[in-house]
Amino acid sequence: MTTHHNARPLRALLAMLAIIAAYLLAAAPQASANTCNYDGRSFNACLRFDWAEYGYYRVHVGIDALMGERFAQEILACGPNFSASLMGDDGATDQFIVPLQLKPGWPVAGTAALAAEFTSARLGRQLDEDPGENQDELYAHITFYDCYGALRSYDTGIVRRDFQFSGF
Ligand SMILES: [Ca+2]
Ligand SMILES: [Ca+2]
Repeated sequence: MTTHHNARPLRALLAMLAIIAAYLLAAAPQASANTCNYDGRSFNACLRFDWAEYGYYRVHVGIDALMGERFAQEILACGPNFSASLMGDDGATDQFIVPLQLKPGWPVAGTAALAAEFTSARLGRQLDEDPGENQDELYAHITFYDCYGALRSYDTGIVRRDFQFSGF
């Protein structure tokens, strides 16, 4: 039979694909996943840190406050004053780390949510909320006024990583 003759080239091909995959992963260390906090019905808030070289991280925050489009447009029209801050999670007394800037073009009234995105570029050592070589816990706190007298506030998921050393 000829099946044995095919085994070696196939194994070589798989080995080569594994090398290519490893190379692609190593070539794109900047990509990181969103850490989200979705309550299952009213909002989804996400935080991500992208490595941006020279000791800097680019912070990305997104909030989807779920609601109908008309309500979202009403809130937009009256000036919701979106704001976001990066916070350090320390249990009972969380600490303010840095403010975040609203990205141009946001907030937006979508068909199912009032959405906004924020960003900032920060040195790794500015994000080292538990100083030293240990795990830091960072999340973003987002607020806006719903124009009916209420200040709405949301927290993203918590990113757990040691930011003392820049990079991964
Ligand atoms: Ca902490
Ligand atoms: Ca630390």
